[in-house]
Amino acid sequence: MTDGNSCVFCKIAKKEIQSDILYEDAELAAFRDVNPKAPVHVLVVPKKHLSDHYALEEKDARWVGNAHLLVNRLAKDLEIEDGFRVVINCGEKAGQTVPHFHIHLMGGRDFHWPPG
Ligand code: DGP
Repeated sequence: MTDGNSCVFCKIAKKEIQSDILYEDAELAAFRDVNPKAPVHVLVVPKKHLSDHYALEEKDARWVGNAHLLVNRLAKDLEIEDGFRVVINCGEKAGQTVPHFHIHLMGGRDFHWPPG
């Protein structure tokens, strides 16, 4: 089980690992995905360690809401507001590879439904 000390996204948030950070505040960070699946592919993460979507608690509601508002701001800043995809993979079965809650913001190409 990954804790905050060994977690790659915690290390990015603490700037112990280099990344292309687009935004940060006391609770959230947004940076470009190292393995982009679209011309624009940004990850929005809480700075505190939280394993996945299912680990969310009522006390997290405010920053989760702020994270989604940040997604919209980034979509506008990155000029993909006319169409973008927001993805949260929860658990290995759903394709989650980094066990730290994150929102994928992707745009700049057409997307299909259903996703794979
Ligand atoms: P997921 O499969 O939903 O857990 O997505 C994890 C994403 O994290 C994946 O698209 C690749 C990205 N990623 C993994 N390691 C790093 C890293 O060290 N830096 C950055 N910028 N992105 C990473």
